[in-house]
Parts: sequence; C-alpha cells; structure tokens
Amino acid sequence: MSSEWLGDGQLVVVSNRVTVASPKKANQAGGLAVGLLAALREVGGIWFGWSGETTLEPPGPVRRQRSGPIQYALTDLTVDDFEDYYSNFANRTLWPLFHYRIDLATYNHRWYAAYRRVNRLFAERLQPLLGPDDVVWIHDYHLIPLASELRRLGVENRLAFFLHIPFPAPEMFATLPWQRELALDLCNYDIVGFQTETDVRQFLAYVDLELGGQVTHAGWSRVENRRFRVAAIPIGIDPDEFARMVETPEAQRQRQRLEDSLGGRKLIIGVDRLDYTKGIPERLKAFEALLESMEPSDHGVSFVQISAPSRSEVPEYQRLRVEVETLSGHINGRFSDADWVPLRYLNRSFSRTALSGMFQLSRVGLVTPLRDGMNLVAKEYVAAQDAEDPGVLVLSRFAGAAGELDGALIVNPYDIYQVARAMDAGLTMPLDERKDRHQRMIQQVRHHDITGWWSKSLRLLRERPPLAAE
Ligand code: ADQ
Repeated sequence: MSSEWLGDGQLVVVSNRVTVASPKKANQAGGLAVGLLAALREVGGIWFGWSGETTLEPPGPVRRQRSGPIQYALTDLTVDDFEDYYSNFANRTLWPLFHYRIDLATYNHRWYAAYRRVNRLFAERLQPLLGPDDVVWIHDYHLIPLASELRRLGVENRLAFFLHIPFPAPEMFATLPWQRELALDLCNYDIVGFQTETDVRQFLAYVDLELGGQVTHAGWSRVENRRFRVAAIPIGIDPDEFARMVETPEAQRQRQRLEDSLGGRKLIIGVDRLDYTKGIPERLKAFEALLESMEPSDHGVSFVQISAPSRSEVPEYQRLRVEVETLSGHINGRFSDADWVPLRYLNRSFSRTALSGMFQLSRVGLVTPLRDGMNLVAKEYVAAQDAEDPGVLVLSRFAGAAGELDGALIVNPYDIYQVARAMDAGLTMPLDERKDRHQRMIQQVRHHDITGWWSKSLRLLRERPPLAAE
C-alpha cells in the first residue's frame, strides 16, 4: 500500500495474540492492539500470530483472512504448548521478572523448551508468507527468540522488535538461567525498540557487562558479528480519537449515570487489568489512609476501581483477586455509612467509550503501578479531560509514562501515605493549577502519539547500519 514507508515490500506485524478487527472489538481492544491496528490500517500488510484457539492435535495450516488493507494470518497452538509457552513461561517467568518481581518468577526448563518450540513454530509458519522486501515488526516478550529462529531458516528480511514491558536492571535479568540466549536473541534483530530511555540503558548495560558488546555509532551496537540499533520509541494513543469519543452520547450517558450516583461527591478513578504489577492493593490501602486522615463529616469522595479480569488461569492472579476483594470488603465495612459506600470495586471491563466518560468525570485519576512499561491509561485519562475543568493525574514514578507526563503528581506507589496526600492534593487543587498541569500533559500526549510511535518504528526499520568498519 503506502510505499512511502516500505519501498517495494509490505509490513508484516507479528504478535502473540492477533485481534481481528471488528467494529465491536475495536471499542474494547487494549493498548497494543489499538496501536498495531493504527499502523496496519494506514500502511496495510499482514498481521500474523496466534488465533486464540487451542487444539489437542498438532495445529492445522495457517488460516488467512482479509479485512480491508489487513491480511490476517492465524495459527492455532496445542493445549500443552499454549500452557507452557504462554501461561507459564511468558506469564509466570518473563512477565514477573521483567517487572522486578523475581519473588513471583518460576524458572522451569520444560516451560522454556516450550517457549523456544513455539517461537520455532511461528518462524516456520511465517517464513512462507514473507516476500523479499517485506519488513517484519515483532511484538513483546512472548516472541524474543523469533528473529533467531527466522534467521536460522535463512530469512534475510529486516526485523524489528518492540518490548512493551520494561527491560529490567542487568542484575535482575541475570537471574534468568537463559539470560544469555535471550539477550543474544534480541541482538539478532536489526532494530530493538523499548518504551523509555531507562529501558535502553538497562539493556545496553547488560550487553556491555555480560556480552562484551559495544555501542559503535549513533545508536548502533555490535555483539560478535551482529549489528543492531537500540532506541526508545515510547508508545502513545490517538488523543483526538479519545477527545471525540468522550463527546459521544454513549460516553456522556455513562458519565451522567455515574455522576447521578455520587450525591455531589468528588470521584477518584483507577482503571487497570487485574495484575499485580498495577499496584491495586497498595492503591486501596492508600485510599484507606486518605479516609483515615479525614473527619467522617468530610468524606466527600468516592473511589471507583475498575479492574478487568486478566490471566485468571494463573495462580498469582487468582491470589491477587482474593486480596483485592478482601481489601475492598474491609475498607467498605470500616467506612461505609447507611447512604454512602466509599469504594466501588468492579471486576469487569468497559468499552473505551464508556471509560472515556468516566475518566472525564473523575477529579483524580490514579495510575500507580509498581512497575509498568508505559501505561496507556495515564494518557487516556489526560486525553479525556475537559481542558476548562480538568482532573488531576496521580502517577507512579515507576510507569514509563512518568518520563513524559510531568504535569502529573508523581508518587512512589509503595508509599501509601504519599499517595494518600497526592489524592488529597488532587481533590483540593485550585482550577488554575489543574488547567496548567493538564495543558502540559496534553502537549506531551500529543507529542508522543500513536502515529509517532509506529512511524518512527518503520523509519528506523528502513535505516541501514553505517558502513564504517567499526
Ligand atoms: P497493559 O499492561 O495492558 O499493556 P496499559 O498500557 O495500561 O497496560 O493498557 C491497557 C489498555 O486496556 C488501555 O487501553 C486501557 O484503557 C484498557 N483497559 C484497562 N482496564 C480496562 C477495563 N477495566 N475495561 C476496559 N479497558 C481496560 C502493556 C504494558 C504497558 C504498555 C502497553 C502498550 O504493560 O506498560 O503501555 O502494553 O505498549
């Protein structure tokens, strides 16, 4: 389609899970899917990955289906591979490790073998789909070895990788028994994109310390005979789309319904997948500390925490759910009155449109992950605000978004009293200061938007390494 980006080839996107676009799902898709759809709708191409289906027998051939400019290519996985590659190695080894939770990470050789096996299967099924000039853009921690597996099959196309989650400190990464192999896998890409400069630094520090690699020329690095470029390419949202969405009747209906239920109280909102990296129990304890610090007659606030169910087959997530439910019950039991419940905990997802209306109504948006690659909820909250009467974002210093959104109240999510003070400051902040902070943040959200993210990635993909003999 758009040769301006890709020359003679086409774009081939690979992610573990593929979201086949439909008008209904577009409104429910999460950050990664929305971003990839934005790129593919603009330049066209193939989106390859797991279909979401599991089989007892070895999976049948790749299924292809077209929707507008996007050609979907889907493979099933066996039940056992899905379990060990996805539920186990990706979600119980890499996810906790990369989010600094080695206490929750399990290192199991069978899981790792399945991880490599599925990456090999992906490579074998992807290779026949590739034309000589196609560029391949591979996403996230599920698929780190895919470049190595493709190269092994003789694929010479340009390959880029983007890590949506943080890259951990070298000492943390070094606890992984397969650290060296996975780091070398990353070096087999032409471009390795991270969310933030911190992630870039951590990865390059590892490459330097453990692999003896070196940065050679303007962002290009070398390890043994591999040359690759490492860059921070922060992901964003489409702020105009969000601003339009919040004006729709559906969003305003949702806003009104929620407002009617508040009895004039101010609203604090938290929206996340139910994941231990998002700091939900710590946030609830901070809210409890806020209520404790107020006179009962001043309890003019309600907190809505919306936590979409996530990875519920994984035991750590089942435990988190019990913990959050227990805490919610405890806080409501302690502080509720006959006509007021301080905390509403909703274990479900909402459409993006409905969320935008709820964001707009909220005086405080609480985004307090213990560790997060970027966190798109922070940007969505900012984009949904009314510039004439905006809410205040309370943002964890450990979210990638904190590097951009300096108009937020930046907090340490482990310090529940600091978070409680920030909530209080947000609830009582004068209009001028709220407007000033919002203005700074919306500029950043616009500056690092979704188009900038994919177009910078594709631009880097076309660059060739310098010819200098470094
Ligand atoms: P996630 O960990 O899923 O993404 P995030 O960036 O916040 O985190 O994206 C979540 C998306 O899901 C947002 O678009 C949000 O609106 C939506 N969502 C969350 N809770 C919801 C609910 N209850 N109902 C409906 N929608 C809900 C990973 C990384 C992040 C990185 C993204 C994109 O962990 O750090 O920002 O990828 O790169």
